[in-house]
Amino acid sequence: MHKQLQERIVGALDRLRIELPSWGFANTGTRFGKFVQPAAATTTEEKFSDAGQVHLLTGVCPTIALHVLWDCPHGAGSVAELEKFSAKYGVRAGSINPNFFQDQEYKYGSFGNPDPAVRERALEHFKSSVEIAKQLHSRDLSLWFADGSNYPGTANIRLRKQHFEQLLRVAHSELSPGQRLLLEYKPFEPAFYHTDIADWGMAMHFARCAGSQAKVLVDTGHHYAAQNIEQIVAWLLSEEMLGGFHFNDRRYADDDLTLGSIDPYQVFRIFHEILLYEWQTGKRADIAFMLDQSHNLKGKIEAVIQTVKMAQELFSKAALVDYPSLMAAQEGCDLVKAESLLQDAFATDVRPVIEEWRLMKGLPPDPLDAFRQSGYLERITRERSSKNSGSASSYA
Ligand code: RM4
Ligand code: MN
Ligand code: MN
Repeated sequence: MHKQLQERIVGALDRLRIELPSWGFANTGTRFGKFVQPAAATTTEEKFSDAGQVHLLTGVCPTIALHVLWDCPHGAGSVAELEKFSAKYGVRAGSINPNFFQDQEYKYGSFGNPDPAVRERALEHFKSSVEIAKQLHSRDLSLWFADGSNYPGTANIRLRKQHFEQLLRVAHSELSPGQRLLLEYKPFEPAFYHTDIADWGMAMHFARCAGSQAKVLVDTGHHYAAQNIEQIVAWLLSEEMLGGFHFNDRRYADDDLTLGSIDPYQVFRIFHEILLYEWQTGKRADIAFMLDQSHNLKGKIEAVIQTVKMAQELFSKAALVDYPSLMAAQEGCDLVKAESLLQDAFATDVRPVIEEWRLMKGLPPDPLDAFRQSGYLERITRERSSKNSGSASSYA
């Protein structure tokens, strides 16, 4: 490979950081059942430990996203313990995810609930989540709302929208200057008739209502099957409203499969839009690259390492696109040439350069192989299996 292309890959790898979800290491399943894995993490400390292993072997995952309900059972009172885990396992707390969907009170929604007392409760939960984030020096609060309704006529869609606008404004005023509020959207599930934040346009509208520190979070699984996600990404970049990603892959709905397992070209196209924006504008897109996957059948740590490798490969491939030639081909409406420039980059085998980069950084050339050799999985299987076999599994 040309030296210049190698340098582009190195540049891409040097800047790509991927945040791991604490819940990606826990026992998960579907609404039909959960399969308990003997090595799954059942405590927050175990989640930090597993994330620490991934970071140790890949070198690119310094942060772990936390779910307040599952990982911060004592609210801000959990901070001291979380800081201990960070120091012990070498990963910092990343985005803080308030939980507006699990408590019984949220049966009819949180920020959109017709009952002002429930809305107030949700707001209080947000405030305590901001406090946790401040104490942990976390920048981003990631908000996903299950709010919606299952049957026509049962919810006042406009009124609920107004509740959201009002509460998000108050929520935003709680942020400190450096913090961000990331708003996630999802077309359906658990609500099956209407969802209060169903798509990127609604999320962007709410983010703008909330204030200048609010941005949109794109969960790649949260789209209808035929939707052009890279176009959404391009628009959000153009509007300076793209705050982050929850990466995962899907075949049907919000399947939470590992990134690139079904359609790696789509992830490549998303990365391409980001890198093209940066090349054209000379600006660095301030985006949090986070995973949100559910490893129901695969070994959890292996699945995460596999995902990180995939992300690095696809990001590196996207960095190989020849932009000046692409611009010229687009200008000249040379369709085949323009398309081929993307296809050529996508077809390039970037793995040897990535291995060299890892060696240069003192990392194992193949983190998955290194994990299998490490004995870590055998150790945690011994330590955790009795607890797991006895556990009535919960989502996190
Ligand atoms: C939702 C959404 C959120 C995630 C929860 C667990 O579908 O993707 O980001 O926190 O699941
Ligand atoms: Mn998500
Ligand atoms: Mn999801």
